[in-house]
Amino acid sequence: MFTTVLLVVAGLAARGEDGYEAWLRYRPIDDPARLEYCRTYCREIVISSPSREWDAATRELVRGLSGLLDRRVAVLGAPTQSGAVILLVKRSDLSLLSVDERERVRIAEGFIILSTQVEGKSVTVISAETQRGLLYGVFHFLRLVATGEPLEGLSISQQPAMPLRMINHWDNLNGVVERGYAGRSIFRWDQLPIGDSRYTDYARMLASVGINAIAVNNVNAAVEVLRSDMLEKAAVLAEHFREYGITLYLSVNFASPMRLGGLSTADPADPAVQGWWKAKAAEIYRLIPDFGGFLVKANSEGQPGPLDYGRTHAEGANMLGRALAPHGGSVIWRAFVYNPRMADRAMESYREFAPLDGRFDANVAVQIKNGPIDFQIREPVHPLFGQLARTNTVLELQITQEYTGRSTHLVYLVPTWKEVLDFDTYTAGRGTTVSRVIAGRVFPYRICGMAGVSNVGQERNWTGHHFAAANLYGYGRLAWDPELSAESIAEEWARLTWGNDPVVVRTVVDMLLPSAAIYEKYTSPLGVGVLCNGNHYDPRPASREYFHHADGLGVGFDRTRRSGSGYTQQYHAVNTRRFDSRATCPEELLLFFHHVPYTYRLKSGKTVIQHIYDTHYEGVEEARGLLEKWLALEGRVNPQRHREVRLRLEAQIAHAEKWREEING
Ligand code: GCV
Repeated sequence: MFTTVLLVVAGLAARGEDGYEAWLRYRPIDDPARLEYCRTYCREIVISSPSREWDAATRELVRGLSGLLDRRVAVLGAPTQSGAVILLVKRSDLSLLSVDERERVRIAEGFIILSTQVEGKSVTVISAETQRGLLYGVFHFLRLVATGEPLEGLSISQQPAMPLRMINHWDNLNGVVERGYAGRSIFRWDQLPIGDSRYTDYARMLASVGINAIAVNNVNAAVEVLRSDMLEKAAVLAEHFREYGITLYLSVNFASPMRLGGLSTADPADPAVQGWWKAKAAEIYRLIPDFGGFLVKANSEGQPGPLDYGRTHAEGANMLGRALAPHGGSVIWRAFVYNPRMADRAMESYREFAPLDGRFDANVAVQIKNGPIDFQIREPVHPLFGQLARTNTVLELQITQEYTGRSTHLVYLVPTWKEVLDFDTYTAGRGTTVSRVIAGRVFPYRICGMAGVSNVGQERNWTGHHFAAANLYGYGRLAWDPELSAESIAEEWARLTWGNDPVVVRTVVDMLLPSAAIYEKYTSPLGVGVLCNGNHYDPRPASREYFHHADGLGVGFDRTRRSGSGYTQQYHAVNTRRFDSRATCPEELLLFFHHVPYTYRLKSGKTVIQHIYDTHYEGVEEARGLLEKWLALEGRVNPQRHREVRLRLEAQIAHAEKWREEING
């Protein structure tokens, strides 16, 4: 009996460290001095105007502080002592603050955190005007407590850099996740409308990094999602996410009026089709009053769309937009289109969308993948960024590791995303970076921001590889503030996920930061592009001639103006010139833009062929280095998670060797 009890207790403890809590662990602070310090600044929680709208933020603050401080923190209506944490959420409460401070709270999703005096007591005020702002303020404060930051003299004022910070799920209604590597879909359409605490926990994770929108089903959309019974289920998901300030979107199939509605066409110019969508939108808003809108993949990879009827993308998107507009909804229309018969598929998206600039309605945004091919470990920035001055623009990133080693390889994608965000398009002069464009700071966009394809599934730790959670975390943090460095995000995540032991933090950061470059080395250096087979994981360069143009004498895709496909001309002239010349083309993209002899000398003095050969060896060695670093942490992090990461790193090395043998062999 005694043994059973012990086992149960041990089991619970182990379960607590299986990764389910991700970066919201809220484990007691183990340094006694720090614990005492934090307790002094968080003696009680005060919420002067309780309401359901603030419940989630209050609950999270109680949960977070009670866990971190290892004691229950009471919630009161007024401060009784110094050291209270006060949540201010109503305009009237703001009279406590100075005019200047009030001004700063006006930004809808922003928050302020101030060390100040209220009724003669030294307190910390977390203040916001909206439910979202308050949640973000609370999560930020908890992050300060958990990562060892000072809690005195606080004067923090933050607002998100971009309005849309979205997650896209490529989850099918039957539970299978397209390009998902963490188990089946977390959305249990077979169980819905019965809710699930996992939805709430997911919403907490997302809100904690500032995500405010989610599309819950695959862009290769099943028409059934718009069936009335499914909409009732979607309404339950919307409820779970709403509590955490996350707006629900659905991916829709353009042919729904035919396949679901029984019409004979889905032509956007047909009044019956327009009427069908209007009625469907009205039905959705009756169930989900704050519904975000539709995410659409059309005329891409076999999906139906307006081009089937001789209409443009703009005509198709606007027709849907007009059905949603009376309810305040929007359409996010993907620009991922290509024609496999084209000599250079990188050119298609720009070719179809650039001429449509200015033709999309105000409640339509075009969502563009970071590069012109398809989420490769290295490709240039998509040329449409900065060229759509009159079209709302959203950047699509892939958090799930479709081409970057699934959830077997440790690949921290944040540095690669930073490169995208920092890319200068020059379209409105120097400094027209992608991040400024999608933040709406260059052109007056109404809808703009980022969408990330989720890497979450039913696996207990959400993302399969424990380290893959750093990508989900980092994605949200970057959408909130693209100026954050990859290193600071890595460190935050490391502290929140693995604790504040300096050795652990340093090691985890040292593993994360070079990991994408390591993967690039043993897979596709120099921007050579797609070398994998159809599963997008294993090496199969022989089948990918279309992408790398390797022959007996040389390798690389000539996309230059003079001798190649002319793709370089889709960029602003400054970038065209830079990419067109072998001398100025960034070396890491050389083979994306140029076909060169194997004997071509790189800046290092090495030939291209020698470089490719060597990097495959280096990459494998560096992957081994990741494992060595991790092994040194044995005993410093909890055993279950340590073992699970070790097993993945071992599998990564074996797979890296496979890549090396295949490419170098
Ligand atoms: C959702 C790539 C992926 C597909 C994905 C598609 C897209 O082609 O391999 O799985 O489909 O991109 O982004 O629409």
